[in-house]
Amino acid sequence: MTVLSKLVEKTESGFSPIPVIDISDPESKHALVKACEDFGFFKVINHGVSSELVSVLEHEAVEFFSLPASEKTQVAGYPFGYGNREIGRNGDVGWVEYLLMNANLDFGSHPFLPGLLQNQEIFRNALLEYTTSVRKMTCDVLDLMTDGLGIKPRNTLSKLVSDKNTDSIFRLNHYPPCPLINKNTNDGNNVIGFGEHTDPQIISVLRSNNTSGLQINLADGSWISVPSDPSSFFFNVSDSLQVLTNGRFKSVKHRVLANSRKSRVSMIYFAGPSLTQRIAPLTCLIDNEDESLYEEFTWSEYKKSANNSRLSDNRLQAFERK
Ligand code: GA4
Repeated sequence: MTVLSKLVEKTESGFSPIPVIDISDPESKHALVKACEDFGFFKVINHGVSSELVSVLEHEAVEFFSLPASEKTQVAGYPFGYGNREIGRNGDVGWVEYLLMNANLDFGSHPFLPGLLQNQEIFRNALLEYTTSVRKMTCDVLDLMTDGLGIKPRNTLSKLVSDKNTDSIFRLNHYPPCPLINKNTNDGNNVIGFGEHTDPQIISVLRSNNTSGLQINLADGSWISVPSDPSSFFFNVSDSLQVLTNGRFKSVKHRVLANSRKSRVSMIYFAGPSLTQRIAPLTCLIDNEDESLYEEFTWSEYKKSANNSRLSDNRLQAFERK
């Protein structure tokens, strides 16, 4: 690490404006609501997810990504499976390889892990335990959110992502060190690992190793780096939650920049509703339907339209009321 980049990291972590929410404290509900309004992004501490479980899953992910390309491509597939460089199917690319998996509760009827990975028992169990534990934490966060918004019952949001039929996704991303970036000067450090986008679901929960790269877009249009913190979870408000709150919470645009020296490994749980769930502003947050900023849609309709879009598209625009 050069002296310069050391300084930058220290400065970034010392002055990061990213809200930190202690979910073991019921009073953090107010800070949580404010974070969703101002940033659409926050860091969660005292979350109750076992660090050992996280380490096991990270280890399994690192092992998988270090396999020869010929083995990884055996589990390539769409929408679930291994992918390299290509993101989605509409021409987006990034300096990233990944494994996308179904994280639905009824995964018994769908293969949770693609093809050959079904037989990797440690990997499979770690995935199952991790997604179960992260789903529980996500529900705790959503319950705190409804408390902060003054909505009753308090499971109004969490039930959307814990129904038997929820449509959730789990993603492991690996950003290898990028040789296109000059190691000493960090020149060319704008190589895109994962291009700017918002997530279509309700809320997304990210954990990464100790390599930075994630950036979020602020209300004034500027980008700020998120200092990595492997012991915490980062939450971002996604498109469907922006609609449910009638635009009060912001679905945050985010991206990942490639790194010249270190590998970045992240694991993201995208909590989505069931396919038939109708998405419209919660009636308790608006006085009458005319106030809704969006045309009502089902998650299945939105998902279909998202899958046909480019990464950086404003996917909600098509559903805004004229
Ligand atoms: C962004 C959030 C999740 O990673 C994802 C992505 C999906 C994909 O990788 O296939 C999409 C992207 C994401 C939104 C627009 C479309 C679909 C890539 C893309 C260009 C799995 C998701 O649900 O939407």
